[in-house]
Amino acid sequence: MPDLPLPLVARGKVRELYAVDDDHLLLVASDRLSAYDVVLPTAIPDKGAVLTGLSVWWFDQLADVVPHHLVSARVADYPQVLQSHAAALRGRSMLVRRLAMVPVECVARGYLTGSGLADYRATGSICDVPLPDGLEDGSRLPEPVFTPATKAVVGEHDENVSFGAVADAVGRELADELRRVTLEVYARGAQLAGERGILLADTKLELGHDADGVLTLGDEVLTPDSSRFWPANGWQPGRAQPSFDKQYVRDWLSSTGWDRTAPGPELPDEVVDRTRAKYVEAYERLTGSSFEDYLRGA
Ligand code: Q0Z
Repeated sequence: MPDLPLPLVARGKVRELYAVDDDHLLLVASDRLSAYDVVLPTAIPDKGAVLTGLSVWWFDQLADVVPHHLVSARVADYPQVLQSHAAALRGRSMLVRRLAMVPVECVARGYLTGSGLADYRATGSICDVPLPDGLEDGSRLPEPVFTPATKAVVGEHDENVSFGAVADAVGRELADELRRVTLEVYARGAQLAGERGILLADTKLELGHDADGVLTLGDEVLTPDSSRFWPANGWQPGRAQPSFDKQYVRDWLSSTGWDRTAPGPELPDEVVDRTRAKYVEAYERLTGSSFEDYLRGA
């Protein structure tokens, strides 16, 4: 990853966050890919740029729903100290306003899978929202639900919590606003993706307050790393749904007998190439624009 002349604020599984000044951060997305919770040793070329390009595009699409933290994703707009790192940052980085993050993972689900399915099987509800009987892995929910979670320490999974627990933590007024914004972002994302043959099963947002106290969308938004995208034409409730972006990787990993412990095997070139093509396809289907054009402009 780029060794930048800036303080490292946070490191995620596949991204890094640097301090630029008192008011700004630089978010850098790597080409690393995680599968079954393990970061694989083989990178997917341009994955970080695809996810960044998608976030940049979605921030603009969602600007009438909620303001966002993006200042610029063009290296030419970044501070002077970063100009010599242009090649490492182009397409994969965002200069953002520093927010006071709300300590809630804001998740909306339109389909049942993952931790939502586990909670439903255990309790018939997710985050205290009761659901009808008879739902299966991949079922469409009667209506999208807000299923907040609290951020886990590194290596653990986020824990789903009730709306009441969010209200106790941040106040009823802000909890209402988080739910409203999250469901609107999901609705917009699901509508647009659906028109392009992609189901948006769920999505996770991070919101914060800007210097004026305005609730603002942070982090990445509606990317394959923060959301589950499924090919609409393969949707079939009652089994795990194929992932739009990672299915070649998962199928190949399964064929190797890998036990899902780190570090995981190196991916063959064909799996890398097909997976890269799926990420680029997601960018181009969702945005209607050429990924090469995005890279040229970044
Ligand atoms: C985002 C994260 C990453 C690890 C903090 N605009 C903002 N203001 C304040 N804080 C954040 C943001 Cl985006 C913020 N994260 C998530 C990103 C690596 C964790 F690249 N943490």
